[in-house]
Amino acid sequence: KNIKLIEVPSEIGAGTRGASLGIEAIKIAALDFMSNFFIHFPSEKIPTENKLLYEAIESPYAKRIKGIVSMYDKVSKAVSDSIKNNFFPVILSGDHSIAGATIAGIKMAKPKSKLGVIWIDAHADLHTPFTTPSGNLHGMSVATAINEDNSESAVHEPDAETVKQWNYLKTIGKIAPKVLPEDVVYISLRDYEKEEKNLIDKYGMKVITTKEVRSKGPENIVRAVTRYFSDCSDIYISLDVDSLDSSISKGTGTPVSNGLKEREAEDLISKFMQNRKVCCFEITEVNPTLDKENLMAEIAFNILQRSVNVLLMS
Ligand code: DIR
Ligand code: MN
Ligand code: MN
Ligand code: MN
Repeated sequence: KNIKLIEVPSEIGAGTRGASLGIEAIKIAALDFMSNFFIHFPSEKIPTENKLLYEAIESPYAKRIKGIVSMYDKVSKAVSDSIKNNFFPVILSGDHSIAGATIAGIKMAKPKSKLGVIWIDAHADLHTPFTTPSGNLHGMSVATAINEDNSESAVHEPDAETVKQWNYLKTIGKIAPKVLPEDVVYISLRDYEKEEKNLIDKYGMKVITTKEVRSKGPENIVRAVTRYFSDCSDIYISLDVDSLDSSISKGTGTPVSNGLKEREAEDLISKFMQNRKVCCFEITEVNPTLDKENLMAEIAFNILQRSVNVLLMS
């Protein structure tokens, strides 16, 4: 496979500052490991809207959504173009809102595909401007992909401009939904709000806990997910590094206990990469400003390198 790196140092979707430095931290980890990984692949760096961090927040239930709209436009186009040019895009991003744009890009390049999504994350990212506890768009990316408002569980009434921009995110590329809720598989999900749980139950979304990964082993999990996605034509894997246990994930904005070990995440993802349906991979939410000795970025780099090596061999 021809790998292309797409770097998106955007952090306006997160509630904690510093994720925009995650990509550089991963590159520093590579250098510290004396690896020249990053000179091997073509890469494209997407300009961000991080200047919005200096401005007042206009939409409390969807913070800086104006900037997120612009990121969705740019990232979906970059991902779509790279797939159309026969590349396998590897997205390195600041915060996890970018994954909604990545999914949009995959569907723009492959409108007829039935897309399966493997969401490795402590969080469900199923909030909407109607339910969000924080207003942070990185907690809403899956909802944009499945075209969900969750009005049944609404607790806020966002203004008309916010709703308009939200509708744009859900329907970008004029394809909605881009993924069916049943075609999302959560791995290591363990920190969610009741509004998100309502959706997971309502749609019967598949959740694989850390405990299941540990008791069944990565190999059996990969086999089960592959079978689960047998009617899907393409698979996207999104790794939010807060899926890793909080003891080793201090370098991310929202660490949560009872997460994966480094080896478990690495084994899972590198085994998933052997599946030819996998067409895109993303690593997100590394925040070196919160870390000690760049550990989170080192773990992210190890996972990245091993996964890409598998892709290069297939
Ligand atoms: C929470 C936290 N569910 C929110 N979400 C995070 O603010 O929407 N997602 N940290 O990665
Ligand atoms: Mn996330
Ligand atoms: Mn998360
Ligand atoms: Mn199905």
